[in-house]
Amino acid sequence: MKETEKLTEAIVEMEEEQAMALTRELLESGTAPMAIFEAYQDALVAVGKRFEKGVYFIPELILSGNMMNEAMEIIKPYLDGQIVRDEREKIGKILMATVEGDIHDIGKNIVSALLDLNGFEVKDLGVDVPIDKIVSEAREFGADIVGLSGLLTLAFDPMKELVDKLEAADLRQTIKVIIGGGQMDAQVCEYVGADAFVIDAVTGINLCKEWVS
Ligand code: B12
Repeated sequence: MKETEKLTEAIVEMEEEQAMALTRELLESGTAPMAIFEAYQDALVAVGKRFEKGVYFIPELILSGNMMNEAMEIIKPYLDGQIVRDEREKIGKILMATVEGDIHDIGKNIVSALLDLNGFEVKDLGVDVPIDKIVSEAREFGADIVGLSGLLTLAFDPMKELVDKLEAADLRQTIKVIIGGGQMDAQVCEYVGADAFVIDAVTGINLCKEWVS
């Protein structure tokens, strides 16, 4: 079994201490931070499946989320060294939020941190953010892109509402909208009227860079 697979297994089995030890070991032995993120993401998908089957309950969702957050702190210093950031000039402004009704923020926080490291000016409004607030903040901030995160099926409607309201406010021509989260697909993207959907951070960041270049 590969070391990253051992990490995934430790997370899925709720072996927190072992998971953190393995995370440190992998980083120290030169494993790419993004490969470690992927191991966490695979684990959280598996935890979600056990939750759906009634094998795991809310405490396991919380613990797996905590493990991911803890790992983020361990991984961050290694990311800084990897990505070249131009401190002088920001390449674009992106407003991030988890839409109203949804409090999942692990993925959003990873994306916000990586966008910042890649030269974007990032304003993160947090979780459960009302749509009208996102629209007014987008205007005030002068956002080039609005990045919405949502992990619940319930998030689709608020996302659609945001796109409609940006249009009504005459902001849609100048602001791109990208949506992310495990439940996103082409159909949801079309329903919402977003410019793109992603289910991983790196694809999203590359797209955002293309849009502002
Ligand atoms: C951890 C977790 C929780 C934690 C969240 C902690 C936190 N601070 O975020 C807690 C315990 C709070 C929680 C609560 C609930 N959860 Co929950 N949760 C999860 C779990 C296990 C992992 C989510 C996660 O963090 N994944 C890891 C991150 C890194 O992945 P990600 O979010 O997809 O993000 C990546 C990409 O999608 C992308 N990305 C994400 N956002 C964005 C945005 C942009 C702009 C871009 C470019 C990219 C991008 O980049 C990220 C990095 O690659 C998922 C299972 C799953 N399969 O996802 C269930 C899951 C999302 N939860 C679920 C449910 C049902 C709930 C609850 C309703 C449970 C309940 N009965 O109370 C509540 C809802 C609370 C609410 N109102 O939001 C369901 C949703 C089902 C659905 N279709 O709606 C899931 C899918 C579990 C399942 N299989 O049933 N949950």
